[in-house]
Amino acid sequence: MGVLGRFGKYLPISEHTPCVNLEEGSTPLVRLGRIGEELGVELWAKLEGCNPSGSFKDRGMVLAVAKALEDGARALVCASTGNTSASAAAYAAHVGVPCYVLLPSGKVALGKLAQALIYGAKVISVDGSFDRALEMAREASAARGLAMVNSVNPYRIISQKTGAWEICESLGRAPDLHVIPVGNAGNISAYWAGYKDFKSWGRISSLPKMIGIQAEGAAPLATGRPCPNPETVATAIRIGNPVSAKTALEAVAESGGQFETVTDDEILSAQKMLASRAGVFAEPASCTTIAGLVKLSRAGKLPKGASVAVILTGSGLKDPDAAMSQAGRPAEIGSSMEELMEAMS
Ligand code: AN7
Repeated sequence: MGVLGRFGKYLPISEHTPCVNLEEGSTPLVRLGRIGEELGVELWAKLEGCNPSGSFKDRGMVLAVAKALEDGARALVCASTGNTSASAAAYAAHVGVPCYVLLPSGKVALGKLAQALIYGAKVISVDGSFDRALEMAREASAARGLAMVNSVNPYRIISQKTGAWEICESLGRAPDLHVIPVGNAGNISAYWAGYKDFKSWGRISSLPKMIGIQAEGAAPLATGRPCPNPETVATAIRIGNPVSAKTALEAVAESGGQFETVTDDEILSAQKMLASRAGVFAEPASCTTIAGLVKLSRAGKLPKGASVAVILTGSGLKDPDAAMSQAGRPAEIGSSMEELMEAMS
């Protein structure tokens, strides 16, 4: 029934809010038995790539767009490393308003670029970083009176809390550890707020430790140092100056969690591990979670038997280039059975 239908009672909507619905949310929470066993934990993965535009962004976008329409917005604008733009473009198309998206030139995965274009957004490629594109989008929003749908829009974060609510409903409790990629830091802030909601409503008795994972080349929060030139294979989280830094730092501190960094090699091996040992294909940014768990496990820092939820924020299909860089190639044969038998041996 979509996020507004399922959770509307707990969201800031009224009879004046249009009920936008692309059937986002209610994503699968899958037990990863084989990988969990290797790591010595009870491992659950939230498949946010199953959302209509293929990433978690749809959870927050649906409310941001509904509220923008309620407030009379005639167009949307955002900057994006790819997924926000795909989601904004999808919802803009669904409700019939124009959408401007600013992308860092050459740094957006192919699937995401294809989405923004085919959904019909006005796509503008900026010769600069995501952080610069975000500043420009904010100025354009103010100058032109466009609805800004990046996570600086508070409705995005409020509605992204539904991911935490769903996990608590599925498990009947909160996990011990919540492991999540961190880029602009909105999602980790939203999940922490969502868990705290459920606790304050008496629906769960304990809160998880929040473990935020950043790519080594784009790790301003994990290192505590600004990152003017972020670089990583996980282009979704190639962000040097996170908008929600403060609330993300609070989430990790209040929950007794931690930040961790992982290298590009670790991210890509984790992607292959997740696909080949769990049958789950997630984009590189999402796989930082598995890479982070492997790293913590090797350091002996993963409590045995803990229940762990990882948020797989986007589909692997978004970034075919990253996957093909390490996936191997098909065996090429002619059309004879001899060659087939040879190839199968
Ligand atoms: C797959 O699309 O920032 O820490 O512009 O696409 O809430 O930013 C994407 C971020 C994790 C990080 N995983 O979440 C954008 C954008 C995926 C993402 C993140 C993103 P935040």
